[in-house]
Amino acid sequence: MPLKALIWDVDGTMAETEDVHLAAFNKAFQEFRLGWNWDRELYGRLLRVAGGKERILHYAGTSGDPLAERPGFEAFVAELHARKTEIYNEMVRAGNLELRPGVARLMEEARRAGVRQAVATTTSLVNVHNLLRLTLGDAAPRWSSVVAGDHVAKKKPDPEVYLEALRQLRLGPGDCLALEDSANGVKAAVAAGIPVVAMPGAYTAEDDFSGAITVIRGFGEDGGPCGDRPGEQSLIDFLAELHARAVA
Ligand code: XBP
Ligand code: MG
Repeated sequence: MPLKALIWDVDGTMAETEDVHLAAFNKAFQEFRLGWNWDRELYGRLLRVAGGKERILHYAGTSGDPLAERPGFEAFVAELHARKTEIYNEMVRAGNLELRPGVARLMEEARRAGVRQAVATTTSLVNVHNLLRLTLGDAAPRWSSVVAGDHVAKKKPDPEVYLEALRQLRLGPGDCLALEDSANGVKAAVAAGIPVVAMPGAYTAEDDFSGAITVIRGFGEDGGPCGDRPGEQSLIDFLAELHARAVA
């Protein structure tokens, strides 16, 4: 069964965005005078909860902040998260976030090889479009489907985002290959029946990637080291071979 589509995760996979998310969360907490400040160590733990709103609710609930008991707290968190998203995109526009090595090359190789490309992410849709516009501009692939946190009720590790991507792609799970940086993401793809390659990011190096067809360090730039891929093979051929073995 040939590889028909790559399904990309965004945060941690396409780019190391989580430190910018963390800064945006903390700036929003400051603006709302909450007295909260997440450091990297705490954020690394909080990232086990996918979804910014869910993450805030989890933190408030487990930190015993009396605010969490107030009526209308969920609506307040939605407002707080909306402001965090605005701040995040201001920071992305002002910053110099880059795609992880080899990501742009793989996107171009997939396009040339006629492999369709989709996005299945927990983050907010506006974050996806902004990141892609700023890092790729006109070179961004023509996405066959973009499914974001706004479109699903249940976030990763629930498979909903991947099942919606398959529905929009009109493809079976075995036609596709997912690219993920986190245990939550791998679990979501596996639960959807989609073969998944894990490429751990700055916050997920210690994650359990059981279920992934392989774990690679990333897509080395210009034929650089990329798992056990021989230097001369193209990234898309490397992944198509992994996919063929996984679905055989
Ligand atoms: C990672 C996430 C997101 C981001 C924050 O998404 O879990 O929640 O941490 O973005 P991905 P939001 O599936 O792309 O790895 O605040 O918009 O949720
Ligand atoms: Mg991710």
